[in-house]
Amino acid sequence: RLKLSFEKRIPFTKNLVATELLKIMSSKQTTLCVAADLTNSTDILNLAEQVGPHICALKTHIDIVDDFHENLLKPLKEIADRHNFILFEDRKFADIGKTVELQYSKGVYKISSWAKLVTAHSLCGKGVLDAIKGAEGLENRGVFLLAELSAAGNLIDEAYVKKTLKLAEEYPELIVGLVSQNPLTNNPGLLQLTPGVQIDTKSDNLGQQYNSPEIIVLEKGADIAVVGRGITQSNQPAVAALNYKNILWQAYLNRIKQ
Ligand code: UP6
Repeated sequence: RLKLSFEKRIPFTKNLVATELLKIMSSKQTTLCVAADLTNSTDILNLAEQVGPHICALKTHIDIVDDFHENLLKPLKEIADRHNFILFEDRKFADIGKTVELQYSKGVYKISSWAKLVTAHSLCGKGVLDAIKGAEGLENRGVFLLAELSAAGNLIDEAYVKKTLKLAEEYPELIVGLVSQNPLTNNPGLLQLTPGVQIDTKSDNLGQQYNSPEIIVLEKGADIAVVGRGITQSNQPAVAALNYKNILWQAYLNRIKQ
């Protein structure tokens, strides 16, 4: 997996969103996913517009938006279409299947109607994945399964990681990849999404732990890097995003030619 180009990995995936993502990454030459962790709709739209040319996906926590209204979704989708990136709701589903089914499609956010990608914890087992897979009329959807966390002192151990990998392999048509801090699989069909990425910052005051873009790509096996505050707290998010994009892409090129 680590030595293969993204283009060469396309035939190994059985998920349509993974294919789309790999194509976007190859054509835009970016492995950057920006975490749009802002609490105001206008700020999110402005950020999406500014970083849009440099990203493959925009990751949201839609439930932190103070002024959320479904009116946010139409312009957000329009920006995603225009700049060719994927909307990704980091919902981290973790409940019984029936509840996840409702959380995925109902309520204020109706996540399944706009987010092609979501995250889910493996903790609750197959029901979560069956619920997302079973959502009506939704072929073009994918899940990143959480195998590890960047949070200091988290309770995930080796056995949990192993069982998560097994679960991921059982749903090749649904699972786009794993959220992890380390290279856990050699399966070229699974993408590794790695959060906890920042240049020149090692941690925050609430247990977040950061690695540099080069380290996560060359040593930790990341295919896609999630960068939040490293970009959102910059005075010039577009400039910061382009910088992360370039460093990440160069590290990827170095990795595949090694
Ligand atoms: N995230 C992590 N670590 C994980 C999983 N997810 O940080 O193990 C998410 C957070 C946040 C983003 O929920 O949206 O990635 C990281 O943001 P930051 O770059 O501002 O720390």
